[in-house]
Amino acid sequence: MMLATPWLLAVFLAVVALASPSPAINEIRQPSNKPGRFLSLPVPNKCAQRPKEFNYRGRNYFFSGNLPQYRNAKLDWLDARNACREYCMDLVTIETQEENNLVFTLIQKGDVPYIWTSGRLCDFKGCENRRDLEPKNVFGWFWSATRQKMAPTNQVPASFNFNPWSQTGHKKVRQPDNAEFDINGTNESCLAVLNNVYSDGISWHDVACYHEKPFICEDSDELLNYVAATNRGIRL
Ligand SMILES: [Ca+2]
Ligand SMILES: [Ca+2]
Repeated sequence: MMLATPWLLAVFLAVVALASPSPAINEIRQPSNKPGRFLSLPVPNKCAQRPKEFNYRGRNYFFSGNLPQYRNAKLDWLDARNACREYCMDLVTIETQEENNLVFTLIQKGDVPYIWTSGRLCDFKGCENRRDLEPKNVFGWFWSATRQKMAPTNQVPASFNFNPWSQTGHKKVRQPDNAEFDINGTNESCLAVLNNVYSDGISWHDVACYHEKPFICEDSDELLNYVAATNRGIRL
């Protein structure tokens, strides 16, 4: 790269500083086409009083629609993550069929049209030149709350007996299909669970992250540990 003047160099370094990871708890910067959006830090008071709607394997969950302050709220994917993170939670990470059943039951009983999960396509800075993520639509998905890779999207995940990704969608092909890219050039980089939107029952879909949806939060071990370690005597 040619940098002509010290001024240009300063601009370049400022951009690099903005883009480079910051330490520990706030290291995970979400990609966004709106510059300057970051992940929120947990708020100890909110963590101590976080909503505990149900519990599975030691972690608490809540659905945004059951909270007065979010009853009719729909947020884009990053805002939804941040709403959870202030409570020491994050968007739900669906690791087992049992956990998937809890999510599906909540959606079914509440007649919820769709929810965000923490599922994310690794298609941002840091995901380049990763042969293990190719092709992206099969191997490029991970859970952002835990940073664990998902099972390849064309396979039945371990601990499932079916593939939770929908067999259909806007283009009448199995998900993920990145369908919105053909419409307006936006990638479908976030994982939502949709309730029969394509007459396909409750199932997983890749959706563009700017869409606004209600959400399910799940306890974040990382954020709870961080707040416990930095707030002596706090009860979480
Ligand atoms: Ca989970
Ligand atoms: Ca899709």
